[in-house]
Amino acid sequence: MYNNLIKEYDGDFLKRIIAVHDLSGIGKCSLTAALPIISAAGIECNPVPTAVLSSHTGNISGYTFRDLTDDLIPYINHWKKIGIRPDAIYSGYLGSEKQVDAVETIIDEFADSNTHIIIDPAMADGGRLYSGFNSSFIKEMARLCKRADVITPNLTEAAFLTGAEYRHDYDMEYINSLIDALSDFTGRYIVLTGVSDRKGETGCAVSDKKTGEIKFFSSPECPGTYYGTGDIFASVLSACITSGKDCFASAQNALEFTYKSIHETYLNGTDTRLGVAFEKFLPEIITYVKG
Ligand code: PXL
Repeated sequence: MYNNLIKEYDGDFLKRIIAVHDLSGIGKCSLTAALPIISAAGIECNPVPTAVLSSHTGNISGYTFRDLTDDLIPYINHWKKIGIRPDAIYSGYLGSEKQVDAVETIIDEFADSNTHIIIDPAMADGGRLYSGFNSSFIKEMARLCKRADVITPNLTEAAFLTGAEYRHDYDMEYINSLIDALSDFTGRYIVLTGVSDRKGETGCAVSDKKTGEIKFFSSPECPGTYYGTGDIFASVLSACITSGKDCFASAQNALEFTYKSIHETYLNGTDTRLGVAFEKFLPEIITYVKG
């Protein structure tokens, strides 16, 4: 029975991403962003749900939380038996150190030299760790980042990973020193988010540690805090990289999509804790991966 399935998978014509994140019912982050975005890119997204929450944990009280850590290894062992072969492994918000270990197991079991490994060390923002995280979690996440080809920390996560001071009012010297320090925490690319080399704009800095090339991409900054946008950015980035685009072009696409979603939400004036209006722009994603 299993052998038949392996044979079927030999005929794969869609690319495949294993996405390891929680599923939050409200807030359009983690899997509720990764699944539609990766599917809209014409790539199959196989979710590994690390936990089920009624909403994300950012400024919303009273949420439920069902931890699925104990299910993760049996879950992926089944995939191993039926011969699943991903083109990329992409992880985001992880609820515990044990879940970080589970992502490492997924990499050990499913990755070969052609598999893209994209790690979003989602654990902090605005100078603070998300609730429930501590310094030993940072160490675990730092270890996981070293297994990645691409990491996507924001400014706060970059400071926590490298032990640098967090500076909201950054200058280029600080950004360059962070990028330098982050090169110990990635196999190749750093996509540092929430930064810009232009006043009044925000975006990302992309660095290829192999060539030393660094490029900035930015768009106008909308006032407010927009939840889930790190996950939306990293999901578009993962889809573009998996479809064969280079990391610089992928980051530019990811920023464009994220900016459009934020700007639409800003115009709508909805409560930003509910997430951004990315749905409106999903049909554009296929043009990124075909272009
Ligand atoms: O990556 C954002 C995120 C994802 N999942 C959960 C979260 C957050 C941010 O707060 O709480 C459960």
